Amino acid sequence: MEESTIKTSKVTPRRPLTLCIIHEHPRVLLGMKKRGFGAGRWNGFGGKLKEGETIEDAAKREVLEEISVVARDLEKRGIIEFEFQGNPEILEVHIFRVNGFSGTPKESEEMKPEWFHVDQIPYEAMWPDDVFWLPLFLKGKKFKGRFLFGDNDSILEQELSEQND
Ligand code: 8OG
Repeated sequence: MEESTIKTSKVTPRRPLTLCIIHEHPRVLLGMKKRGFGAGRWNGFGGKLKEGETIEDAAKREVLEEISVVARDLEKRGIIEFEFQGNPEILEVHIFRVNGFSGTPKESEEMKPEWFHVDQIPYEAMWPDDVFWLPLFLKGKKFKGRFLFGDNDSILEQELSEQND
């Protein structure tokens, strides 16, 4: 009988996520994440996509759910891929600037919003990669990057570049 070779192809699972930042210069709205992934850290607003949703629709929905604000116009500013050592999944985070919103930011079960001056961003209580890319964001730049984490606190590898388009 002829021997056959079974070829297995490894497809890296890739999960798109959204992250919206409200920047009304010179202040930025961040939220203290109260539960789940990244709890205890200040961050923008966002999360996973629901079945059939576009990335922008998901981004607006998350802002509404997390702080009761309607995001009017989203400006795409960056994509960062996050990997965690030992986990094959790539988290592909799409980062937007919210240009115009309506409503007053309100605390939810997931997030406690607070305004920060751009010179007083609480980087020590944020994801450790944010100190690298958030300054680019605040300067109006577009960027892309990749961070490999060991655990939630340590970056093992990083790439970050500005995009000119
Ligand atoms: O649905 P959930 O809240 O778990 O989504 C995770 C959120 O966290 C989503 O908005 C994407 C965002 N996020 C990461 N990694 C990082 C990171 O390293 N820095 C920042 N600022 N946000 C991150 O998933």
